[in-house]
Amino acid sequence: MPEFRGAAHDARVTSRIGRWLGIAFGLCFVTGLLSHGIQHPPAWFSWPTRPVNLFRVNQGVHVISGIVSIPLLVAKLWTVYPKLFAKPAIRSLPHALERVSILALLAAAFFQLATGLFNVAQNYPWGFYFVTAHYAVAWIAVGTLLLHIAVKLPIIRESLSTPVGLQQEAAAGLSRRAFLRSTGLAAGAAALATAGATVPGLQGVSFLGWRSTRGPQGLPVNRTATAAGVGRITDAWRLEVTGPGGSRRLSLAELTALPQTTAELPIACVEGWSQSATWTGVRITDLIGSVGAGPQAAVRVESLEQGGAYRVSELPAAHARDPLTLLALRLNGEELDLDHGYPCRIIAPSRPGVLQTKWVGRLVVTG
Ligand code: HEM
Ligand SMILES: Nc1nc2c(c(=O)[nH]1)N[C@H]1C(S)=C(S)[C@@H](COP(=O)(O)O)O[C@H]1N2
Ligand SMILES: [Mo]
Repeated sequence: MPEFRGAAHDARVTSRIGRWLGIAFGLCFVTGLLSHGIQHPPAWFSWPTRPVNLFRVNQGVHVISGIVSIPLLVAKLWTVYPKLFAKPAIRSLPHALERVSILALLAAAFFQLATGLFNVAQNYPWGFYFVTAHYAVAWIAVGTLLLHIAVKLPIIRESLSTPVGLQQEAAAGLSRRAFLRSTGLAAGAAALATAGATVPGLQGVSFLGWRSTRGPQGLPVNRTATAAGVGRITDAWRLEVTGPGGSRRLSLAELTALPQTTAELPIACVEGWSQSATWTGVRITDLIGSVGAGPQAAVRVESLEQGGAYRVSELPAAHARDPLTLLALRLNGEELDLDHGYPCRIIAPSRPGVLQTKWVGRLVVTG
């Protein structure tokens, strides 16, 4: 039987780190559920259009709390790993079930943090499978986490009410505090390493802020026109708008001649970066109003892109009628770059980047 004498292998340390980990994991779960709900809304779900940065904050909290959970999880496991070798390995049926739930929690926690990190670092490495798997495993992680906390609650209560260092064991108390301080520092460093991708002003300090500075017109691009198979747009291009009152076809010159709205709005990519820009374009509510849509109308947006998971998006009624939901023609005072969606793209307040459809060809009023 190996001996584990490290001062940090102590329930007082475990519970304190566990508390931080629980907060970070909980924030990550709630913001992840919201993000999933916005992208795949069940009938009862609705997401507000204001404040314009609401989704951006949700996304930022999700990514930062997920990254912060990584050092916290490693530190937490360091404090408890001797317990995994405790003998006898199985004492009873309930004990065996609890061991299995710990295994499931470990696997689920690692899976979530690893796939999340890869998704922030790379670009859609798993396509839609990632979304489905990350969402499903989130429930396993949280279910087994709640069970774990319930099982350990007596130890958590007791150890949180006991000081980290007792007088008769001064040296061990010191190294326990040092372990907690280093864990806190590592968690803070992890937050700073990634926050710049989404928090304005932190770009300079965040080496994990991969995408925040690249792209034409000062804004990152997730999928270029070439990657999406969108070729040169000719003068023959028309936007088709279809509603209960009929169909219209508008040229770029005709769209430009309509009343324009300018707004500062963010692109908040679920893959971890966000950035504000100044957009100018035609209100969607004006466009669909001209084909007979009322305030309860939702809109299906179709891109010129032929394949691709992000070819089509839906604007729910609250977003379709919002005066800041635009069919953008200009970005930061210039005509849109082809990579940002020329001739026109959707830009709406408080939405995930993935729903800000580029290279729009058709708007169809639904419902
Ligand atoms: C999020 C992922 C988490 C994972 C993967 C995890 C994993 C583990 C593992 C493997 C053990 C050893 C279990 C054993 O052999 O009995 C353990 C123990 C423990 N965990 Fe967690 N845990 C997590 C979150 C939490 C949270 C949020 C708390 C809340 C404070 C917590 C509190 C504890 C406590 C008090 C113990 C027992 C420590 C002892 O007996 O000395 N854990 N955890
Ligand atoms: N048609 C289409 N629109 C799209 C995409 C796409 O792949 N195809 N990517 C989306 C994603 S994931 C993001 S984050 C934003 C990024 O906009 P930008 O490239 O102009 O910064 O565009 C969105 N619009
Ligand atoms: Mo995105």
